[in-house]
Amino acid sequence: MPNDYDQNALSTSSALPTFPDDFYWGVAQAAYQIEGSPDADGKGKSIWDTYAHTPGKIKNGDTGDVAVDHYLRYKEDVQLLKNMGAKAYRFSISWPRIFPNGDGELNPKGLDFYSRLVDELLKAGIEPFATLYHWDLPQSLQDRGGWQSRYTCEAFAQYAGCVAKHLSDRVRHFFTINEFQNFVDMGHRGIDIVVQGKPVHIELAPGLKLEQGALNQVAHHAVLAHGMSVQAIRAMGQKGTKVGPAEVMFCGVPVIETPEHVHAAELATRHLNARYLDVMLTGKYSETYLQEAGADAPKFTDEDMRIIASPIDFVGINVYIPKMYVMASDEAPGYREVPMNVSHPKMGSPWHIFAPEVMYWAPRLTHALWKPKEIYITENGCATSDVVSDDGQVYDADRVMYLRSVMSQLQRATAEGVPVKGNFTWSSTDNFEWSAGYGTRFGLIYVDYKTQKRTPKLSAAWFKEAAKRNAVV
Ligand code: GBH
Repeated sequence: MPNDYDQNALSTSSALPTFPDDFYWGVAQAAYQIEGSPDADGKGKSIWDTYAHTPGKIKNGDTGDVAVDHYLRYKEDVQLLKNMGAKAYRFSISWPRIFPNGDGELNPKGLDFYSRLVDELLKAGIEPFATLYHWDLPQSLQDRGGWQSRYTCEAFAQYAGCVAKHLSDRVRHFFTINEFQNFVDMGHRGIDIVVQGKPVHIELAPGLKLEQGALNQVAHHAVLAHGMSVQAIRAMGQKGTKVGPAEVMFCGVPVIETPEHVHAAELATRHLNARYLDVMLTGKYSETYLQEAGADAPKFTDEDMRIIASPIDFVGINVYIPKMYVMASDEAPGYREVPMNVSHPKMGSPWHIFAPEVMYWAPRLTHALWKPKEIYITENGCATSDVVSDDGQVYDADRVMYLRSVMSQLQRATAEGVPVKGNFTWSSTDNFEWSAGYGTRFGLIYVDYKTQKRTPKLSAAWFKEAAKRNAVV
């Protein structure tokens, strides 16, 4: 029988472009979104406990009080990670479990939870990656000025050093702060965007409405806290402990891949990250940023700048959407934003336009602009309208489409030599999606919030196969 193609070649993984051998296929989570048990074992209140309990802030009045009960079910959850073939797990540590007031007395029981979690992960052959700040600031520090106060930076460094001292015998990688740009702007002002022609307003705790000058100072304190914590981790952690930020990189994607548009995308991307990645990696605020900010520029010293630029081992970037598509322009600043069509496709969240090519451009531009030694994609993923079918399965074929698309783009980056060491899909289980509450599901594993029953979705099976073959399947 004549055959157009070789069946065998198609069915073997050798036909697929692979990721580097030591590439980490990981999944990510964050404390407040999954743990529940808000008062267990001496935990203090965080700004998210307060905010979620403020009427009108969260869709359907949801709170993280129970979430997916991970604090009590962590062993089952680690087993699920193992079953889905995850090689790495990025979790966050709740600061008010360790220091209930943010500073002062250490709470050993809080620390013990993460120590047990890490042991469980290692037993399952999963590499732990810990994030120190995923937005749950101790309420006591908020009451003393929160991120508007420089003292919060010092308290953060103390806490980070303490965690490194106790966990770095087993945790080799720490992320300092998650999504500087989002927690600063969404938490201290709120942001407004337009997606498919509809306005979307996004806010996070503590829900402040600061003026630009105060907001820029909060941004400065965030990067300063990062730098101080890097130094504390180096001082208190075991030799060889690796540390870096986990920023939501604001990426300008070239609308067409030509040298001029790529150059325009570089200019745009540097500028869009002036307050965060650019200052952390260059040790200075760009002239453009300082000029634009004028009297609202942050107050800082030379010593601050040296601390902010403390050498790091890797850069983590969360990659969901491009900030904009850009094209070259003859006029200053050398690029311009390409307007978005109302028809541009999107995923489940109101803000989530579908633009998989950002998964190629974000690491490529990070590499081109700042040359960090290593890059991790610390988050990517999507919300879909998952339901349990009559046969008990969750068929999230659209999430599988999304993962295939973005991971193909990432594979291209690694094939071209961009030093991306791993990827963390957001997220392992469904969870508390901040102000969107529980109705927005990002998990590869479905959670029935009434029974806490976990059901791996089709995408978990996809993840397992892709991780096993180290390729997009
Ligand atoms: C990242 O947030 C976070 O690091 C992670 O915790 C989060 O779960 C994930 O990405 C997915 O959002 O849906 O418009 O009603 C990105 C910032 C925070 C923006 C939650 C959207 C919900 C408001 N996102 N926010 S909305």
